[in-house]
Amino acid sequence: MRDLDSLWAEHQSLTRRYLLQLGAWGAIGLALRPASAVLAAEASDPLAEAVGKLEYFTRPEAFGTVERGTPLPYSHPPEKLREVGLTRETWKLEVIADPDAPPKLESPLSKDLKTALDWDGLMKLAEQHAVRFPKIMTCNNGGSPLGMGLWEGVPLRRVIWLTKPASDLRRVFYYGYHNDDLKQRFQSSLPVGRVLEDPPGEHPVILCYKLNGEFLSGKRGGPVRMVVPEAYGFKSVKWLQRIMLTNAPYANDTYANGNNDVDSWMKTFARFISHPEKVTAGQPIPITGLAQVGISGLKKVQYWLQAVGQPLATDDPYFSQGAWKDAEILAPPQTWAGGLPDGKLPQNVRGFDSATGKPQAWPMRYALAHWATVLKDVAPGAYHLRCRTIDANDVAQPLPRPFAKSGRNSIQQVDLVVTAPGP
Ligand SMILES: Nc1nc2c(c(=O)[nH]1)N[C@H]1C(S)=C(S)[C@@H](COP(=O)(O)O)O[C@H]1N2
Ligand SMILES: [Mo]
Repeated sequence: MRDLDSLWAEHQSLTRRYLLQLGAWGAIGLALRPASAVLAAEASDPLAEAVGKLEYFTRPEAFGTVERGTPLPYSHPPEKLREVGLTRETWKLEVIADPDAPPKLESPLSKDLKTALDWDGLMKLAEQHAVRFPKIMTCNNGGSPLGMGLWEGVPLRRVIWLTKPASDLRRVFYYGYHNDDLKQRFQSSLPVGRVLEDPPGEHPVILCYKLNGEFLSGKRGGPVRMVVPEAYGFKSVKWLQRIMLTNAPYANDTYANGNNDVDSWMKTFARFISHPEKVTAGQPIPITGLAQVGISGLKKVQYWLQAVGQPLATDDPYFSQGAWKDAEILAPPQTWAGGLPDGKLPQNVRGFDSATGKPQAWPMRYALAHWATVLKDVAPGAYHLRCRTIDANDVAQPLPRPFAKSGRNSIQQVDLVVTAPGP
């Protein structure tokens, strides 16, 4: 019992630290429970306990954030927030023709014409057309996802059709509130075809007003942000106030600066969540992690324990010759966390069976999957531990698209030291 207790204590402190670092991935229920109670409850299975702490959806306030603005738009005092349309009561969305390459629009939604869409108008559309879907938010330049959300909104095409476009429409440019300072403007764009028609099996691009069942906070981009299901974060513009329909054939994304690939679908890749740095030989070593499931799905997560000093294959930049072993991709969770009431999903979530509430496919694309494994009988020594995904096309991370500016997906490496048991 003593050995298991100390194993548990060590594992718990390590897991706790990693989960706190990665606040998005598990944060409630971290209060330390007495080891004996845990051991009784979990049948001395530290992996079960580590897995039990994983949270599927991320509470809105625990998301990582990528934002610009001096001051940050949502930090204005309440009066100013009302004045600049960053409250639900005063928010307005313009959908107008690009003066430089105008399409034919019969009825633009414009502030000048007093036809801009307001919150009540959006909520009216929502009564008929609201959709909800899971989507992981990731910056293409970030090493790890920012958070996993259940997003709700009105398909963008509903609002585009309100303008009665007739012809000469090729792209949609869209803009966030930027303190009326052009230098602070954040913008992105999509081909109009993507907005009007969803590729088979994909979710619509939405004007999003809820995350995990709650209205979007200012920090998360409220009152309304764009959410583009298959794209990296920069397409999901926050504090959305203006859409320009254009006949221009090119992307005008802020992220086109900075060398980013603005046409990138999300990639499939794995990251560690909890992994001990130091263990005593003979103890099982529980490892947990996450995978972002990109456009090509997820077939496997694998790990490779490489003794330090063991030579690497030559001419193998993506470690394809490593002694990779399969980890376990975890089944859909019992409770979905993320601040959803009782961890339960609302009705009518796309990709979920409405009768059973179960996902129709697992893992889901553009979403999160957790994985776990236990390393056993690891000899004393120093190791590099790596993880990677194999996508549903049987392509191993970081291929087929290994270049960082279309989404960072290099193979993660951590260190593990296994010490000989003391005398
Ligand atoms: N208006 C505005 N929208 C924005 C940004 C921004 O700086 N301003 N950053 C974008 C980038 S680069 C990313 S990765 C995502 C991050 O979303 P999050 O902060 O809600 O996690 O927001 C996007 N939307
Ligand atoms: Mo980003």
